[in-house]
Amino acid sequence: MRCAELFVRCLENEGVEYIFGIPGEENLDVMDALLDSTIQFITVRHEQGAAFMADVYGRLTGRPGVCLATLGPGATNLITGVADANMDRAPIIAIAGQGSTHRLHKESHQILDLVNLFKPISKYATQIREPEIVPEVVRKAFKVAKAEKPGCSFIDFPENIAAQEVEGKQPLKVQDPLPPLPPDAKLEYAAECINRAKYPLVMAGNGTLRARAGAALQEFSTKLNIPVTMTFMAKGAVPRNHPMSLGAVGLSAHDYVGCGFDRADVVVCVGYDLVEYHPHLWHRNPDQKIIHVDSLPAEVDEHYILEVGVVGNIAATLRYFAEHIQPRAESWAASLRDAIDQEGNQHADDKSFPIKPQKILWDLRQALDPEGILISDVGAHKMWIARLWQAHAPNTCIISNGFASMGIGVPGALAAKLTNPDRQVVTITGDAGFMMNSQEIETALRLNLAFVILVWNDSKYGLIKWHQDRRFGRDSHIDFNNPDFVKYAESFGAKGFRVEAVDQLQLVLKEALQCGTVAVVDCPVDYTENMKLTEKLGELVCPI
Ligand SMILES: Cc1ncc(C[n+]2csc(CCOP(=O)(O)OP(=O)(O)O)c2C)c(N)n1
Ligand SMILES: [Mg+2]
Repeated sequence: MRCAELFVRCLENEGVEYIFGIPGEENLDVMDALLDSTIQFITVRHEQGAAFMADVYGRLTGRPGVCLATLGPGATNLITGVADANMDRAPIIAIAGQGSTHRLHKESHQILDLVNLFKPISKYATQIREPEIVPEVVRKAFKVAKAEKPGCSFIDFPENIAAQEVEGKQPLKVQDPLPPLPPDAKLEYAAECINRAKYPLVMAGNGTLRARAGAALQEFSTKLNIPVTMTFMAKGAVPRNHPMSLGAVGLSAHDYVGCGFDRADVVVCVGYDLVEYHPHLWHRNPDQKIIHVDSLPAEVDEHYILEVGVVGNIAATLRYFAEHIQPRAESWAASLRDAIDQEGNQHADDKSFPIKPQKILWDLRQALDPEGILISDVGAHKMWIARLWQAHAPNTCIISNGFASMGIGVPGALAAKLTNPDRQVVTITGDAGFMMNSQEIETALRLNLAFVILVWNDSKYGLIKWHQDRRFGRDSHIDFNNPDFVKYAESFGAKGFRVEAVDQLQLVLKEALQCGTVAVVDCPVDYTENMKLTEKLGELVCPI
């Protein structure tokens, strides 16, 4: 068989359902072999879109998303999405075509050293130099990408190797390790610390969702009455309406949950990565003990010195704690929770226009099913989603907070709908981030996928304005003009809606969610709320 066919057989063996990408001259054999495969190739309109689709597929399913490009410019276009996935711990496989091995040693058309280019944004980056090594390369790529902390494996596939014949090779058996149980001594000591604590607080990170340990965390906090806050990337680990949920960590040290961190004498960090919310923002008292519960030892940071690290199976650890720790009569943070709830609800009936961020999120929450999935793009809107969006189940709110790249929203929503055809999917995106990957609307329509793109329209790079206003009190180069988003949507054959009054919003959202195709909702947003929030948090008096 041709080496490219063997490669495709190996991908099938790993359970690959989709490859997102753009064909090129240097992957002709792979593209041809895909015609005889069970794998569905999804032809996209920009390689960055393909990488973001693989990224969100990986985050939602826990299985590597696969993206493919040609050599040179095709591969460089993958880079932002690949870096985003790698830093957000999403398992992905990025595959690039490459020129023939006969011309890699010299200046040659579109040749770049892709393995070295992808190394800093991958866990594993390699080139297929012999047809015989294909089964090992593919197996290793998947094993490494999936293993904690998940990330990218990059495969560079030279065209002459892909075209060669290979005999007697077949895919290798899929074997992935399970996390071991933590040592007894660590479990016992950690349980003792939590038992002795007066104000224990759990901070769950994205590792909790990756380990599918949300249910164990809920059992733990319900039984022991210990409050839980979540990083932006762990939203939904405990449902927002759960009595122990304090919602997501704040935007800064001054946010409401910051009051909880200040009071806590023991913080139990579960599946938490420093990249999600830096410890200097919450660990300000050196006497506060940190218990690290994760599948791998903690990153080194001067603000993250542990009392004990409990490394291994996260769900099993939480179940052990639930059994060996004395339940408390009630949560010590009940008044803080009330204050957070009150803040979240206070804009339910707001009548102003353009619409306040809080009100847009409120109305979307009313319109969207509890199981519906929200994909956030990156900008001021993300900050509002991160603070206020009420996620009721794990993996129903995807926020890029490691690499935090704009442009993930539309391709991310496409991947979310592809993997969850029975659930509603919405992306909230800024007007700038939307225009970075809006071309994938065409891909979505071609696939008959239906989701809502809710564009927060301020004709600005709003988050940057927010930062500039805070630092300097004036703006620098953050303005732009938008196309007519309704006509733009219609030109693709999608639906376009414009919100022209505050009381239209919920109705428009419901109609958009039911229209059965891609819907773009152009919603003017009142970002004067941004600086008001900064001022309010600066003056916050802790409710506990
Ligand atoms: C690819 C990329 N470029 C630049 C940035 C820096 N950045 C973060 S938010 C932002 C502005 C986003 O504007 P918009 O999409 O309109 O959202 P808004 O802040 O207005 O809600 C910029 C430029 C980034 N995170 N990613
Ligand atoms: Mg904007």
